[in-house]
Amino acid sequence: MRLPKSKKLADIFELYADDPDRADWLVFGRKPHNDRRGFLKGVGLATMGAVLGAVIPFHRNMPSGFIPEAIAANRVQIAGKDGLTVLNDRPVNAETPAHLLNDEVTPTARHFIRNNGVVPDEMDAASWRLRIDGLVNNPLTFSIEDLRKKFDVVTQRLTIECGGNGRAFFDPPARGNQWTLGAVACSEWTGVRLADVLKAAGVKENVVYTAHVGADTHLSGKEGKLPLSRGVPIQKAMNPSNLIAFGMNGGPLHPMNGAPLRLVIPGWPGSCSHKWLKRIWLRNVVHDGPKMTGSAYRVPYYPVFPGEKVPESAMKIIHAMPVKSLITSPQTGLSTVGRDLSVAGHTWAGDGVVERVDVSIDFGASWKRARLALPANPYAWQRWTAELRFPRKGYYEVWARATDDKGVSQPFAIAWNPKGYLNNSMHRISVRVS
Ligand SMILES: Nc1nc2c(c(=O)[nH]1)N[C@H]1C(S)=C(S)[C@@H](COP(=O)(O)O)O[C@H]1N2
Ligand SMILES: [Mo]
Repeated sequence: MRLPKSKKLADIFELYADDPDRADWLVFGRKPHNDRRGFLKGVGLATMGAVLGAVIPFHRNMPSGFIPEAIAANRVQIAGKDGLTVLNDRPVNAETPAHLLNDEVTPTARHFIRNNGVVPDEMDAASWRLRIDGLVNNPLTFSIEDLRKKFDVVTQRLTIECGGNGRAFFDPPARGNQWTLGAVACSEWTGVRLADVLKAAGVKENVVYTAHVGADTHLSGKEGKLPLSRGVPIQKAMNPSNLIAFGMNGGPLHPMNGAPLRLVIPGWPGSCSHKWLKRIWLRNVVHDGPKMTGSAYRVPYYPVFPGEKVPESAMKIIHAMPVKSLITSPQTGLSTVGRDLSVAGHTWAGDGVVERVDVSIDFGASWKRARLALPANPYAWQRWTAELRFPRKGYYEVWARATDDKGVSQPFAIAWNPKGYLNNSMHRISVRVS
């Protein structure tokens, strides 16, 4: 019996129906064929505990074929998270509904979770070490205390968006987590500048790329196999906004968001912001770790038709994320009696700045310019607000469209690509006026 690579919660129901033994193994880490003496200290059990928000002290007693009630009743909770929609339990992946992202600074409880592997058991800040090595003049090892003492400690609001945010809207569909809108957040991160730490180690002239290594482990359980190891070109790594962060919104990092130490490399796919960070290795080649190669985090060089086969040689690594916006207030589906409505949201644009946001209530026939704030600091998302008046009762949609400082606007429809990355099509919400 092989442990599946990943399982969506919905699939668990099917699995229990078809093969309760296999389901038990997946959910509780229990050996198949009702062998009640042999238990795996399974990754299944650990992640299920994370999804349920607690360990399961009596897991051995759970009758074969029983679905945990909290999952059966769709009342899944992740400890320290609030209102997230769980897309997958192995690895844990959860997104935040748009209306719960209305805060200018995303609270830790609302920051999405994107895991590729199994979260580490050990996240002790006092004994944590970070190694900087590879093509440096002085390989260095730091404790978190060393980082605090040796470098400027800075606090910045930084937007992190998963490269696959919006994948759920692709047609034909793309495999992977079916993110809708909520794999994005802008928390306030505290840490030291990645550039300062790299300079302290002495970056050699031939360095072209960073390589990031964390403490999470591969779903297969294979020793030494990394779930993910990505990197960025050294020019991007030296951007002063990048942090090695040990603080999140004035507190510690949430265990699912990389405690006790992570990279935050804003503006680029979230996968560059390595969690549970243990090592940064400087290389003289484009890094080729897991999820750097093949079609991972790559898009075609040229526009393709939906569903078109694209050879791997025609794919390039994603750099900056595209311009995008969200309507975070009101919640979609609003019914209102008044004809006036305030709408608000956030907007962001990879390495750039958003220059304008326009809103439409007539399916894009006409547009009204929204008020737009400057970012609190580079790479913070920008607040936008607009006052709308509906001409008569009926069903409306509010559409929002951002334009960045290069004059690039969000498209109406998705620019399709095989893996479902970079969907920055306009967000729309429905409003009924009676
Ligand atoms: N070590 C490690 N770092 C990681 C990941 C991971 O699986 N392991 N996932 C990456 C991806 S794909 C994203 S989008 C961001 C998400 O950060 P968050 O889970 O804190 O929201 O973390 C990145 N860092
Ligand atoms: Mo991601």
